[in-house]
Amino acid sequence: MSEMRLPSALHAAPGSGAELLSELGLVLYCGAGIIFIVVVALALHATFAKPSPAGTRAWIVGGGIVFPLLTLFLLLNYTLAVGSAVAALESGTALQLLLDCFGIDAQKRIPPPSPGTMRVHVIGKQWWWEVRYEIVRGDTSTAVLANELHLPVGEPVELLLTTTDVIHSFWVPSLAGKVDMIPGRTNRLILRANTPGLYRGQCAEYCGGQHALMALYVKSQPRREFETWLQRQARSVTRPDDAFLLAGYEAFFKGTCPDCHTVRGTPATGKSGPDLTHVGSRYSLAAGTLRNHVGTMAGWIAGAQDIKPGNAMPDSEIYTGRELRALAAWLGSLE
Ligand code: HEC
Ligand SMILES: [Cu+2]
Repeated sequence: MSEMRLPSALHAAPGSGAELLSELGLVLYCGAGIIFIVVVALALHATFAKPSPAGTRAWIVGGGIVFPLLTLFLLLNYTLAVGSAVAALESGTALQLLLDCFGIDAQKRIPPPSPGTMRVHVIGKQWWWEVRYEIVRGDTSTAVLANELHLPVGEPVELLLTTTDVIHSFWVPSLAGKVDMIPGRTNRLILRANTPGLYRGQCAEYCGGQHALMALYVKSQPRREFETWLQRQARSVTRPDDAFLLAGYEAFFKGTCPDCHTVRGTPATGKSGPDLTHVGSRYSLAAGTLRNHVGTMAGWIAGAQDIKPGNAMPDSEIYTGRELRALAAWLGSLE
């Protein structure tokens, strides 16, 4: 996979909502710094300068009422404008917004994302992320994966965020602000990245013991690559021909794996764990806990509880070494 970007709100990706937020932060910090310096200067002046008959009233009305009212009004307008720009991912920068937000209603200028915008459902679970692409509007069952999102470069993608257990928070610091995932509610977030890259995200609301091991990856890639990827994710798999992989396939059904996992195209239709139809294509296993390769795959299957104690997948101790290797190889081949 391509180089990983620093997961930091201070390293916002160009064209992302995080960039607007970091510029907003910059403007507010600089503004606060300037006001602080002016206030300290006035305090020093009041302490050390000779008393003069300067208009006390003008200072009180001007500095105490007019100035704060005006500044707060402009800042409120500005933050609201940035807020709606983040919600719609209007192109432009937060600094531009600052220049033209003097009393203008920002809502009017910002078109909602077009009806053709790609939509992805992300469902927080203890402690992983279910990801469902809507290839056909309203259908969330064809491309299902976990702990990984792909975006076409430069295009906004609409995420619908919810949870089936406790509150989680979806946060990819260099792409967008945090959005909580709340039981019974669906929150919306638009993601966009103008450059290809790999971004790391993290659950940002404490959700139980393995909250820290609840990460995800977002990959932005050129449109064509993205489409190829998405079409692959939507495909189901067939029984392997190769004898070794077939042994792995059979090991999967010998264990309790199908109770919890779906592999589209096979009799495995379990729902409580991640969809494994294309697990071999993923960057990580168990929500960013392990990099994905045949060794970590086998290790995870045999010792999921050693690696991520308390997670909902039991250790599997029924396999011989050969079976375990075959099972890991078969899952790895599901790309
Ligand atoms: C009781 C339900 C359950 C059973 C049985 C189960 N799993 Fe899991 N599995 C899960 C859950 C839940 C996760 C997500 C754990 C996490 O990341 O916190 C998971 C994660 C995984 C992952 C990582 C997927 C990813 O994209 O990160 C693999 C691979 C996997 N299981 C394979 C297996 C295999 C092979 C078996 C059978 C030997 C099996 N599982 C049995 C529930 C189960
Ligand atoms: Cu969480």
